[in-house]
Amino acid sequence: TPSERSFIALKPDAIQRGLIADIVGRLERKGFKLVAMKLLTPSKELVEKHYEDLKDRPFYPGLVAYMAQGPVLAMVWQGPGVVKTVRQMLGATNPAQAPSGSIRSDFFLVTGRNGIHASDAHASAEAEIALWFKPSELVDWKRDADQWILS
Ligand code: DAT
Ligand code: MG
Repeated sequence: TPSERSFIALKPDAIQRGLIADIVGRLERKGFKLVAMKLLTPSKELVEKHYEDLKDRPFYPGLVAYMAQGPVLAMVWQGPGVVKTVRQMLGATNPAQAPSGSIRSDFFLVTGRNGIHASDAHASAEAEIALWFKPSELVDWKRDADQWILS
């Protein structure tokens, strides 16, 4: 649906390395619509909840520490097929296995510093949006270019 949304976050390594414009620019140029964006240092509790599914994995403590260092650029993007298409734009979790031309392939080297998160399904997207944003932080705006991007 055109109003499908995904939660996308640039991780602390992407911010520290000055990659915000390069990565956000790809999402913007693709045609997806930005509906929320904030830079924050997430609490350990927030990161733990975000990655709750992985809590029994050996890398979980390191993952939580990396993310909670911040800053993280948390975003919500909207558009038809946004969840699946952005996952394709990211490439595999391990940048060494991501197809060339994908974000993780082009900017990152290893799984533990793979720079960007994107929701993997519609249900997780809605849960993650609710975890990271208050409803009032989502901006309802009309984009004039939609007539040239959507039909
Ligand atoms: P993705 O971020 O592609 O959705 P995931 O949900 O399986 O991947 O894991 C979340 C993050 O956890 C991932 O982006 C990086 C980290 N991670 C996953 N597997 C890992 C591993 N084997 N070693 C270290 N970090 C890992
Ligand atoms: Mg995941």
